[in-house]
Amino acid sequence: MSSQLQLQEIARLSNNHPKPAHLRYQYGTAGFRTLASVLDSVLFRVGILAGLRSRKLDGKTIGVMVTASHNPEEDNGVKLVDTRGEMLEASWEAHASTLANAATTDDLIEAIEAVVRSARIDLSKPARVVYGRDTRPSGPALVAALDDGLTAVGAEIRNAGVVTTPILHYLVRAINTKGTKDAYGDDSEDGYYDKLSGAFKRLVAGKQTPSPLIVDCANGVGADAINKISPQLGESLKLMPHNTSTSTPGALNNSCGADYVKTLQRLPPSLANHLKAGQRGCSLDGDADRLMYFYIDERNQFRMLDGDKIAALVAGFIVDLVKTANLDSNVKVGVVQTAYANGSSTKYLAERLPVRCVPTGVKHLHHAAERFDVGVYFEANGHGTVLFSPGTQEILATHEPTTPAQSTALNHLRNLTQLINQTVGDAISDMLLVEAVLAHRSYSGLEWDSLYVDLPNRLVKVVVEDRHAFQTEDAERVLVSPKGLQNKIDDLVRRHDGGRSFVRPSGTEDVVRVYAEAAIKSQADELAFRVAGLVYDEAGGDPSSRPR
Ligand code: G16
Repeated sequence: MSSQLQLQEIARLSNNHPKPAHLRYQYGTAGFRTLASVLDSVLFRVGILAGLRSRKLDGKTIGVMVTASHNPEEDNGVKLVDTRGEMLEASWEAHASTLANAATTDDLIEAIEAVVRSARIDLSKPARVVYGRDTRPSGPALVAALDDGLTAVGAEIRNAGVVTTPILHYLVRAINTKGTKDAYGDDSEDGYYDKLSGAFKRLVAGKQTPSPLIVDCANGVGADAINKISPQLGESLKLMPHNTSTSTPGALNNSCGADYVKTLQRLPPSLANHLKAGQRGCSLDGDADRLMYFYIDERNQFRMLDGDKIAALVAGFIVDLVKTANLDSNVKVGVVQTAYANGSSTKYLAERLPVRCVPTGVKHLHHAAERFDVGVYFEANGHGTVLFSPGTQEILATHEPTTPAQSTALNHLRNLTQLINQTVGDAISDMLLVEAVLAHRSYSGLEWDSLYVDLPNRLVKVVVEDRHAFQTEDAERVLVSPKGLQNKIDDLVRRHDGGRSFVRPSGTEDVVRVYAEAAIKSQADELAFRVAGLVYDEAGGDPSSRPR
């Protein structure tokens, strides 16, 4: 076995990427994510693991994305993308953590050999890896460490450069399906823009041209993507990009972007003079995999349209098309949400179609959505997509409509399968999807917003000594550790009209998150802060971060 891994080369290069002695790493909600300054050894080892994963899968291409998405600029992260463009298979997350935590080069070699044995990897197979990164200044050095790991493991390397996370996912699927009946698109960035813009233009052909859309690019890689897709969209949709300073130090995700909008429920200050009453805008996050919409109403109030509202808009549209195409007896549409979904959205959706609740993290939503013929999944934070099962795609491809209305609906569904990035949540694809549905429905932001009225809610972060002391079950809705805390939360919830609250450890930041909703805003705020106070008192939080 070892003869086919160049162990000496791995050892030599590993010595250039020592693991910091005092740190433990965990492959979490979105891979490894922490301060960029402590990620060098992790990137080297992820390179090795990516090569092994590719060999395990017969030399199919594995993706590696270097990003910390919505996190602050000083953070970075890395995650692996499996061969169909989906998140890394869960059973390999443990291998990733084991390699990342091997204390010395000798321990690392031992851990690599253990993975090869336990995963029964045939080392005679080739290893192929494509990687990309976001615009973080720490990216190039981390990519150099990744390159060393890939070289050490003997992988064929393709560098996709600075790309959005969803483009990297797209590339992985396009590379692995090239020349097959499942070909996903040309395996290039241009192929991605062509596919999306072509499908969008077909979908909105004959519809009234929408007013220009303001796009907050979070000063991240989404700015490049918006600039590249704009000319292809031409007159079909005019995009007005803002927060496009990808090289200004400290600008990324700073007072802008999808996470800012969702968490603070506020317009990024930089857009204040640009968004006029009635106008729609949207925010991407740092790697353009999340999307939040908003508009200014006639009373000049900011109104947010989050992932739940996107799910309601899109699921309703697809259900109607399926019905019009006369396919409702063989194509069932379902929705997947997390505990963060606003209670009103769950009620609205559950009255119309099946709804499932799963733990936070795209991988959980994605897998649950795969169980439906058409699975619409969105986290409230704007991360989501729609999956059409292989059986459904076959039906759409072969079904013979009997009326012009059926034919039109069927074509719209076919175009939706092309417009939607089915590998992962994709802010740009989702934005075009929303715009297409709004054009078909002739909805403004106000009409879309009126599908249901959000319950007031509040999200709070608490910095604690050890967030891993917080453990949940029932799709994160029940806290089982620390013992007794859930009962105290339940007591508080009972004292707030229409109250609901839950507590969970973040998988991407060193914090515990608290969510609360209630019938009125002041109650939702009070509930969130009182629950956060309980968490703080229980867990000995950092005094400077005591929730107020
Ligand atoms: C990542 C995950 C999302 C998750 C978010 C927040 O998003 O991909 O599924 O909702 O982190 O996770 P947590 O609350 O565990 O920190 P992104 O956009 O940062 O990659």
